Amino acid sequence: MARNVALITGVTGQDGAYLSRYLLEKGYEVHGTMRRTSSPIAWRLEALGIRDDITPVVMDLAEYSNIRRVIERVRPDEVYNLAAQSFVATSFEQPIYTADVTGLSVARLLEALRELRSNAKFYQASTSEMFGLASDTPQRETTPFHPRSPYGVAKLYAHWITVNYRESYGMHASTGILFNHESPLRGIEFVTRKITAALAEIQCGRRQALFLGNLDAKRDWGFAGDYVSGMWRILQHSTGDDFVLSTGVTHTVRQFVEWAASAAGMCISWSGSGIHERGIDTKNGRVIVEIDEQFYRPAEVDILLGDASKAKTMLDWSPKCSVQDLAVMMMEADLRRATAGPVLV
Ligand code: NAP
Ligand code: F7E
Repeated sequence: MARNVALITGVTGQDGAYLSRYLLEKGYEVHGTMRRTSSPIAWRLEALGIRDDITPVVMDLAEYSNIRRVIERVRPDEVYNLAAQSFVATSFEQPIYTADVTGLSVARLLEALRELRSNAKFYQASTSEMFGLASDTPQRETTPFHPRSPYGVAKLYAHWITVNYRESYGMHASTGILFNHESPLRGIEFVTRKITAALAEIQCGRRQALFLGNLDAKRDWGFAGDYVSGMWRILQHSTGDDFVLSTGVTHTVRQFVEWAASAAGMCISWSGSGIHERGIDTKNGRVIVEIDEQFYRPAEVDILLGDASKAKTMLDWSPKCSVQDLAVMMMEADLRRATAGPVLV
């Protein structure tokens, strides 16, 4: 029997790596898109030992002709659109680029699929950032959107154009509205990985302190490895639909620092407030966490907390890893990396 063919855009990213491994284990033929770069970028696929098991495809979301040719050549049964400019802070610096790559490119993909492969199932990586200044807590599929960043606004366009192609053309086009999910393969600019990488370097004597922004922001953090099974389940559902994937618990950045520090053998006590807040390692009295205003955002999403009961009921999906276990997993991975050399990947 012919193998199912999956096309994953953004295969070099965190979710692309975990989803590739998940689909390979299910027997899929996996084609993964990468941008042309001047240096190697497949470190996550190498870390999972699957670099040679996927078929690499050079594709940039900005280029419609490129997308068309890839769809024509790969002839996918399922398309997982994970590629995006995904860092919220950068979207304030590059709002137009983010609108194009994270937002408009989804119309490029859908239009190419509609013309060339309209029976393929399509997954769009929507995000809890679309809820932004949410009017309801917890947030579910019916919660009104109020994005607070150019990234959130771009993702909202991408979300609605996916819904629109489903409603207009009957395509099996779905969205997963995913809350924050992290892992040892998370990009170093995101706060959880920034925390574990910096604490590991402090423990190894390579760095004095970790500089952060808003410690009071609350996020619903899960493990990326749990979330990729939700993406697959969304595409196995009989019709296209929209699903929230989340853990249903929320914690502050400050709390995540405490868990990670504890897993690194440190014990944090906090003093001061606002930009004068400091985290002190009570074991040696050293200041290891400081605030740097450059990491505050022009507009913040203060709290995200998801309700994934629709996915639980309709897809039998629920996350397994707690945020505390996630912090330990990430901290241990970075301590291992730090003993081998600087934690720069
Ligand atoms: P990530 O690690 O930042 O990966 C993003 C991927 O997109 C990378 O492979 C990147 O390639 C690729 N990409 C960026 N610009 C591109 C372009 N112009 N053309 C082609 N590819 C491009 O993100 P992630 O954490 O895996 O997230 C996957 C998706 O889910 C993203 O769409 C993100 O916005 C969304 N999402 C993430 C979360 C989360 O908490 N992780 C939550 C909700 C939604 P390079 O390696 O070359 O940079
Ligand atoms: O920030 C605060 C920051 O950059 C989390 C992306 O995957 O999830 C992610 O977006 C919180 C924010 O993730 C620092 O202000 C404090 O409140 O890890 P983050 P994010 O912005 O929530 C959503 C769901 C996505 O879709 C995105 O693609 O932490 N924070 N101090 C900091 N954040 C960073 N990065 N660095 C700091 O120093």
